[in-house]
Amino acid sequence: MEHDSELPPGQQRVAGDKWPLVGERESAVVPATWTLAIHGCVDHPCRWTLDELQQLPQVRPTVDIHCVTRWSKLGVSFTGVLLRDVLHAVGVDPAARYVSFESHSTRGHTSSLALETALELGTFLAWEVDGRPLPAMHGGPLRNIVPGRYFYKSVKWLCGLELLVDDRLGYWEADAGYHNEADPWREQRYLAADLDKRRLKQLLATRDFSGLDLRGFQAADRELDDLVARDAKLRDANFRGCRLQRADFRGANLSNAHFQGAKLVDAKFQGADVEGANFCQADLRGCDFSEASLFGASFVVENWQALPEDQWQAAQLTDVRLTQRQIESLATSQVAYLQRLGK
Ligand SMILES: Nc1nc2c(c(=O)[nH]1)N[C@H]1C(S)=C(S)[C@@H](COP(=O)(O)O)O[C@H]1N2
Ligand SMILES: [Mo]
Repeated sequence: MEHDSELPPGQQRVAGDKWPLVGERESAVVPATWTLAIHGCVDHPCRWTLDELQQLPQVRPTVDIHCVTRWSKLGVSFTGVLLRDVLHAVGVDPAARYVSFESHSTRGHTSSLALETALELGTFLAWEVDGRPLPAMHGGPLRNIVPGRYFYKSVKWLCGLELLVDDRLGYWEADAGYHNEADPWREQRYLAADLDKRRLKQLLATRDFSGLDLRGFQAADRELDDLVARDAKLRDANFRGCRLQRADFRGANLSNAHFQGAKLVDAKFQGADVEGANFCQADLRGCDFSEASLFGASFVVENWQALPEDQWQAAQLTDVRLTQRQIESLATSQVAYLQRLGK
């Protein structure tokens, strides 16, 4: 597929050679010999060791990684074998329509794709990155890589391939409403939760969202000062232009939330997940981001350095609590802007 830009819409490059760690940080107890089970609709269910897998023709694709929380890491080279070659060796039952990637993880993490899509995209199983063994925290000894899909389709600690007639939603897709197609060029990030109008009205009246699943919540331009949204699930929520002074978002999941132009004076974000959230033109004076996770968040337009100052859409950041480590976790252009402010 041809694209004008290297970066899909709404993505930003990570700084330098950084590779953020997202989701689970380690596998379940590692078996002495790593094996990959291939089962479901296959002619011969089997279990392969890494050695056996490595006997197949090896490929060295260069892949652009795009995380749903808006960071991209371009041009990463992996070593592995094509899913196509693995399945060819095993023999797939023509009834198989989906493939589920299974992880050796304590929560039994999985993700799935239509088999045809997975093959067309050149999905492969990788054990090396940049010529070195894949680090355990990034899925070593084996993970699948799906080029051209958000990175949540690439499962760490891959221990099984299940061929399915009917799809089985993966962990993030079922639990967090991540889009099942996950095409970054079409921004297929999340599905919205459905709320009926009465419930919506009630929530806006009480201003208490604590602990609720309100992903994709549409609240643009509302007056929501003193909102309480502790531990709420607000991924991809739209708070553009809202009044949210003193709002309490402690522990909330606000990844990819839209706060452009919001008045957030003295809002609390302690321990919140604001990865990929957009704070352009927001008033953040006095906000507290202690212990919040900020990968991919933005406070100014990405290409501000190329624009006249009146087009930077910068947030107001006086008296904001952000640590040096949090600032360094942002994308390059964001770090440069905050450093310019003397943060
Ligand atoms: N087993 C497992 N695989 C997983 C996840 C996870 O939580 N567990 N998270 C997914 C998500 S959302 C992303 S963005 C990538 C992150 O991979 P990284 O930590 O190597 O950057 O792994 C994907 N695969
Ligand atoms: Mo992700």
